Amino acid sequence: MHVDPAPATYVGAILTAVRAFNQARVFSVLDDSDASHGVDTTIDEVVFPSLRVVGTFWSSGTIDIAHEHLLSTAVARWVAAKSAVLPAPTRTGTILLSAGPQDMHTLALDCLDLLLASRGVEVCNLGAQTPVASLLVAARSVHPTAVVLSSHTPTVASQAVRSVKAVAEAGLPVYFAGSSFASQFFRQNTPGLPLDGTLPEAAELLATKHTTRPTEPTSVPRERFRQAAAATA
Ligand code: B12
Repeated sequence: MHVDPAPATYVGAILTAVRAFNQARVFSVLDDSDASHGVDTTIDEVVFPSLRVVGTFWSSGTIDIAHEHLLSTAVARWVAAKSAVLPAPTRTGTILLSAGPQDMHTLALDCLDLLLASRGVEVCNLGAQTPVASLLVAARSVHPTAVVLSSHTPTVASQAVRSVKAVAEAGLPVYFAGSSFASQFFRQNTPGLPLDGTLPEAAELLATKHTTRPTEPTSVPRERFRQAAAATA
C-alpha cells in the first residue's frame, strides 16, 4: 500500500535541497507535497516551516544568506507558477494585499494570494514596500472589500501601523498579519483585525466574509483572464 510522506518529510527534503543549492529539487519537492497533500497543507506545513528553519539557521550563522535567497526565490517562483494555471476569479469582491512601506518580506503575502486565488477570489497584490499614500491610491481605484497589511520586521513596524490606520480611516475593513504585529504595543495602537491563524484559515475567513459566491462556473485559466484584463485596460 502506498502511503504519502508526512509534510515534515518534505520539509526535511527541502532543507537538504537548499543546503545543496538545488533549486530544481525544491520545486519538485513542493510539487510532490502539493500532489499528496494539496496547496493549503503545502503552504502551511511545508513552505512556512521551511522558511522558519532557514531563517533560524541563517540568523545563527549555520547557513549563508544565499541559502535563504535560494529558498525565497524558489518559493516565489513556485507560487507564481501555481497561480498562473488557476481558473479566473469566480467570486465577487477583491482583496487588496500589501506589505508595509519598508517591508521587503512578501512571501507570506504571495502565499495568501495563491490560497485566495485557489478559492476563486480576485486579488490585487501590491507587494513590497508600498508607501501609505500609494496604498490609498490603489484602494481608491480597486475598491477592495478588504485590505491585508503584512509586516515581518519589528524595526519598521511603526510604518506598517500607519498604513493600517490610513486604510481604516478610509473606511475599509483592514487586517494585519506577520511577526511585527506580535507586539502588544503595536496591537493596541493598530485599528483593524489580526490574522493570527494559519494562512489557509486567513484565506477562508477573507473569502467567506469579504467575497460572495460564484454565479456560474468558469474554466478560463487565470493567465488568460489577466491577459484579457490587460487588453481592456
Ligand atoms: C525570506 C526572508 C527574507 C527575504 C524576504 C524575501 C521575500 N520576498 O519575502 C529577504 C532576504 C528580503 C529578507 C530581508 C530581511 N530580513 Co528576513 N526573513 C525571511 C524569512 C526566512 C521568511 C519570511 C517569511 O516569509 N515569513 C513567513 C512566516 C514563515 O513567518 P512566521 O512569523 O512564522 O509567520 C506566522 C505568522 O506571523 C503568520 N503570518 C506571517 N506572515 C503573514 C502574512 C499573512 C498575510 C498572514 C495571513 C499571516 C502571516 O503566519 C505564521 C503563523 O502560521 C524570515 C524567517 C521567519 N521566521 O519568518 C526572516 C526574518 C523575518 N527576517 C529577518 C530580518 C532581520 C531581515 C532583515 C532586516 C535582514 C537584513 N539585515 O537586511 C531584512 C529586512 C528587510 C526589510 N526591510 O523588510 C528576521 C526578523 C527578526 C526580527 N524579528 O527582528 C527573520 C525572523 C530571520 C531571523 N530569524 O532573524 N528576509
